[in-house]
Amino acid sequence: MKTLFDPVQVGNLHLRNRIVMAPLTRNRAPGAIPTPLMAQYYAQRAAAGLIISEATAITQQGQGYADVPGVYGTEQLDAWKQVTQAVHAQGGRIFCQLWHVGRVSHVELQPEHQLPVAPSALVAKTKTYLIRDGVGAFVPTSEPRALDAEEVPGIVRDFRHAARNALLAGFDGVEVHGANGYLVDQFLKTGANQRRDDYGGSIENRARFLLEVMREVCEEVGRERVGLRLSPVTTANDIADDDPQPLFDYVVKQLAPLGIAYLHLIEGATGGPREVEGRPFDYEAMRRAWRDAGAKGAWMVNNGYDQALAEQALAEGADLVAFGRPFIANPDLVQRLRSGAPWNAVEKATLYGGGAKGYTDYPELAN
Ligand code: 8OZ
Repeated sequence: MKTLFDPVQVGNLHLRNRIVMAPLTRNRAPGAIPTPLMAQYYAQRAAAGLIISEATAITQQGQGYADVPGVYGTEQLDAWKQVTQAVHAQGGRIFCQLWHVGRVSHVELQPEHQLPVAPSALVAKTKTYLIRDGVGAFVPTSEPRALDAEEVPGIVRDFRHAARNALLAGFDGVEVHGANGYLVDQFLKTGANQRRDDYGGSIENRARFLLEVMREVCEEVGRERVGLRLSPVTTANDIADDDPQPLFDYVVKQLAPLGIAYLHLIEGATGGPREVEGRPFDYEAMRRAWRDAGAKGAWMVNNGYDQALAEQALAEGADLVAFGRPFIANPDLVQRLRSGAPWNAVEKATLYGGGAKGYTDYPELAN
C-alpha cells in the first residue's frame, strides 16, 4: 500500500514523500520581485515532497494581478535564488509555476497600458486585483485583444525562456500553468476561443498552443523537469468548454510521448466543490487514456483533499496529492498528517497581500 509518506521518484528527482504544496497566489512580491519573507515562507514548508511555487509571470504581458512575482528579469532571478536556496537548505524541492494570464488582466498591469492578449477578444467576467496608491482593490478585467497568429510563437518562446530562467534561479523544474482560465486554458476551451485559424475550432487546433509550449519547455530544460497543471471543468475566471472529456482525452494522448515528470489535475471547481453541476468529468478515464498512451509520469491530484481522501486517491492510482490552503495555515502540514494532529484554519483576510501576518506566523505544533 502506498502512503503519503513514501519516498517517490518524479522525473529524475527523489521526493521524500508524496505530499505536494500546491501553487498558491499570495501577492507579496512588490514590483513582481520575490522577497526574503517569501524565502522564509517557502522554507517553513520545505518538508513537502515537492513545493510548486505560486504562479509566476513569464513576462510583464503575462502579469494579471498586483504584486505577483515574475521570472523574466535579472532582479527577479536573483531574488528567486534566495528562495530556492532556502528550500534546498531544508532538503526540500521546488518547481516554478510558469504563468501567462492572457485575458485575466488589466491595462494598468500591462506594458505601456496596452490591452491584455487572448485567443479571442472576449472579456472574462471576473475580477483582478490592483493596488492603487497603496490601496488594494478588486476590479473587472480589461477587454482583451485577440492575438495575431504571427504573435503566438513569440509567447511560446516566452514560456521557453522563462523555463530556462527558472532553472538559472535554482528551481528543480517547472510546472506550466494550463489551468484556471488563464492563457493556455483560454486556448483550450470553447468558451474563450473563437478563432478560425490553426489555433481555434477543432480540438486539435485548440490544443496546439499548449502542445507547442510543452514541447519547447521540455526541449529547453528536459522532460524530467517539466510538469503541467490542468483543470478540465473548473469555473475559475469565467472559463468553460462545451465538451471537456474528448478535449482532455486528446490532450493526454498527445502529451504522453513527451514523457513529462507529472500531470497535476484540479478536480472540480478550483478551491470549490469537487463536483461541478452540469460539468460531469471522468478523471479516471483521463488517467487511463494517458497511461494507455504510454505515459510514465506521476499523476498528481488536487482540490479539497483531507487525509482520508488523499489515502483513498493513492489507493486508486494517484501518485502525488497536492494540498493548497492547508499548507497556507499549516507550515508543518507533513508532520500533522503523520501524527493525525488537527489543522489550523486559514484566515481569509490575509490570503492576498500584506506581510508576515497570516503568511509566516501560522503556529507549528510544539515538538
Ligand atoms: C487566486 C488569486 C489569484 C490568482 C490560480 C494563479 O487560480 C491563480 C490565482 C489564484 O491559478
